[in-house]
Amino acid sequence: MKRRPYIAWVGVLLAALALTATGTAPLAFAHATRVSCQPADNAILTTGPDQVSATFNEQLQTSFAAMAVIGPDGNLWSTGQPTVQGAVVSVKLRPLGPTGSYAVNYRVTSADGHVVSGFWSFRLTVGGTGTPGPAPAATGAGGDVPTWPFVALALVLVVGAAVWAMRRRA
Ligand SMILES: [Cu+2]
Repeated sequence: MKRRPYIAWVGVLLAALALTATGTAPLAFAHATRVSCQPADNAILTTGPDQVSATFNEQLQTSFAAMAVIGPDGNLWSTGQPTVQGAVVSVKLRPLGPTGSYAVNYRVTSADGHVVSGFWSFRLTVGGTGTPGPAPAATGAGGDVPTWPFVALALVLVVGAAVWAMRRRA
């Protein structure tokens, strides 16, 4: 008589797996893959750049792009919305602050509609005088352990919907 919750949870798991797969799919088929980035992956810098950018192997859709730079302090060091031009997505940087690893997280939509996300990082060896933006909510991720917040948000939404559905049945 209490079978249905199991079905709901199987649904949650499958949805979570699907979201995780699409959210982290650099094991791409035909969709866009990153071919270069600025600053380069693992670059060592003494001053922060004005912006960071990633170039893909094909045109990107201009909507729904996301790009954020998280510092070693866990704060947000990019500012404003990302810009998509052709195959390049970029976002402006504030003057940087503490030394350490800055992670660039991105999510873009391929021309074929597939979402591609990933990250790279660079290291600042001379501290700057900049001040960060607001800390990204509820990721708890430092610069060395970048987690892509959109996957987490999607999981929260899916689980929340399932819980809501199960409560309605009870
Ligand atoms: Cu694709």
